[in-house]
Amino acid sequence: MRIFLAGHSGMVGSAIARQLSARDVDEVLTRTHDQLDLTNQAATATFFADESPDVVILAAARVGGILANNDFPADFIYDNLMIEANVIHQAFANGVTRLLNLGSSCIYPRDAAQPMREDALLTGPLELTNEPYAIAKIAAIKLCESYNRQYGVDYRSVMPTNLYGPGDNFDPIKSHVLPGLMQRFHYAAQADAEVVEVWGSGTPRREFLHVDDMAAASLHVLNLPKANWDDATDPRSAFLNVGTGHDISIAELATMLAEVTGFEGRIAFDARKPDGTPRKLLNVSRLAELGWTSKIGLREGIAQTYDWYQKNVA
Ligand code: GFB
Repeated sequence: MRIFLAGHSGMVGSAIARQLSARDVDEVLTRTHDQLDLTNQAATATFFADESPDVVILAAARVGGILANNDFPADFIYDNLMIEANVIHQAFANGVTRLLNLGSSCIYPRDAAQPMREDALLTGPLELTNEPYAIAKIAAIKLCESYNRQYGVDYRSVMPTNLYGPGDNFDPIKSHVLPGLMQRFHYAAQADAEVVEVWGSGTPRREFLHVDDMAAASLHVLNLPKANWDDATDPRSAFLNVGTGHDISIAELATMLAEVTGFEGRIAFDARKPDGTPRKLLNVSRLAELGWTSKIGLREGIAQTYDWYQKNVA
């Protein structure tokens, strides 16, 4: 079997690559961004025609934290729409019958009932700081569902909660909260600084999933028996939430990161920065019914990620 792993060098893609290499997969096809620009329709078509993969895992995306989403909305919607339209359509056009599309929990309405079930999709307005990215990720689910309905292929989607782990982006401005604060606390601890600034009020609640758990869940879902995708009355049928089922406040996360990095100063909150969605916790009961639950606890995962960060980034 030939699996095309799109986005193999990103945080999630590289975690999936590690797990595929430990399994008995015949061949994993990868291309760097320089070798293949997935926003380019002609280049993507040529790649699929030349390589004829059997299965596709779509882990390529433009991703970033709350400020990057807010500051570069055109990049987030354009790049993601192009990547997913090109990959999903060319997969279909070249005979790929099984595909796994990776999305994000920001697809759900800002004020969705918590924990969020799959059938909350498209029931209300989105969070404005990441609406363009969310619209692109909803479009990818609908591309998969539409090709399933019209052509009888088996294209599934998984919607992970906020991910973290080795290979994350630790950029102080563009990253997500966990790696961003890990780096800030690390340098503050090294410098014996008095204060670390945390964006927003500290009250928003988020759910964090280690990327190795995400990779395991992705392969679990890819290998599930074929579902009844024809049941258009159940919008949950073609995608599944992936999370831990537990959330914490940003203030609690900051305290945990201070402890792990050894920072002993004060934590201050910068109310000029956006909070984003007040709470984002996934209902993961459907995936649990299908045999998968997360394994890596948050404190353990943070400690392991900090170890990786110190060896590879700091
Ligand atoms: O991780 P984050 O950027 O993503 O921010 P979202 C989560 C919360 O942490 C927000 C606060 O309330 C931030 O204000 N925060 C505190 C920080 N300090 C920091 C910091 O130093 N850096 C960052 N980044 N946040 C993203 C979406 O939303 O979630 C994406 O914009 C994607 O589209 C991703 O869906 C998973 O959870 O708010």
